[in-house]
Amino acid sequence: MTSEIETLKTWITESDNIVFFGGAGVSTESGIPDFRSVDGLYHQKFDYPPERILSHSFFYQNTEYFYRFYREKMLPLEAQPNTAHRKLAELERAGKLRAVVTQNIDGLHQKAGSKHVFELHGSIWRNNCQKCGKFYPPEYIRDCDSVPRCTCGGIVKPDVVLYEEGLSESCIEGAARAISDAEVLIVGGTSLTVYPAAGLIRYYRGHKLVLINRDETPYDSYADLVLREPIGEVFSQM
Ligand code: CNA
Repeated sequence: MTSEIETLKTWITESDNIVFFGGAGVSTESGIPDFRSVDGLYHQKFDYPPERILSHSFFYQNTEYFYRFYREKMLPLEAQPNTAHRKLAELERAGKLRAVVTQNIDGLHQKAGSKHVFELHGSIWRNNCQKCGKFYPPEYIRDCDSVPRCTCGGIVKPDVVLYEEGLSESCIEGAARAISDAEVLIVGGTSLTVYPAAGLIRYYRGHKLVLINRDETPYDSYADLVLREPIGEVFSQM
């Protein structure tokens, strides 16, 4: 066992005020590609760049194309939690982890049993009619051939934050509070390049900032402990 793993183990054992902040890299070991790794979505070829397809204006201008992409690439409904998701849920049950703050939209933290989750970018599991607000499960979107429509005729839209859209203020505030009160902040599986989400870790005031990420991030030099390893492997040793 490396000395970094030993240190992380000690910090986790000694604290009952841990917060986890994560991103797409937490779910790659569940078979869901991230955006920016070499095998991520941003390195695949589409008619438009994924940032454009996943934007608010594109959603309304090219709704049909948006849904073709969304159904194919953004709806991993069968994916299962991996060791990282399960371990985080276990730490919450043990009274050690106070919150998970995630940029992910896949709902895998909840599937693993986590209760206190701030979903900064929303969730594919919630979908609403843009006209009357009626709720629809993700299977409704998956099983539609074209643009999913409500019984009232309105377009059904996933509760996912698209580019050009704002984040929920209450979610941001709750996440910022949890991070600023945390004794240990574990950041993992995120390139820390998507704002305002990435800026939230600046609220941390402690001295146990852990970064677990395969690639280098802009925050590596601020961290007290950096582990460049697959996050599932790290958590399997905790
Ligand atoms: P990103 O920019 O794609 O970065 C992912 C980071 O994770 C990279 O730096 C990788 O090196 C790292 N990484 C990948 N796999 C592992 C692993 N097994 N262990 C450790 N590190 C790993 O993703 P971010 O989350 O930083 O960007 C935010 C976007 C991505 C958010 O808007 C998300 O909604 C969006 N996204 C979410 C999902 C999902 O819900 N599963 C999937 C793809 C993209």
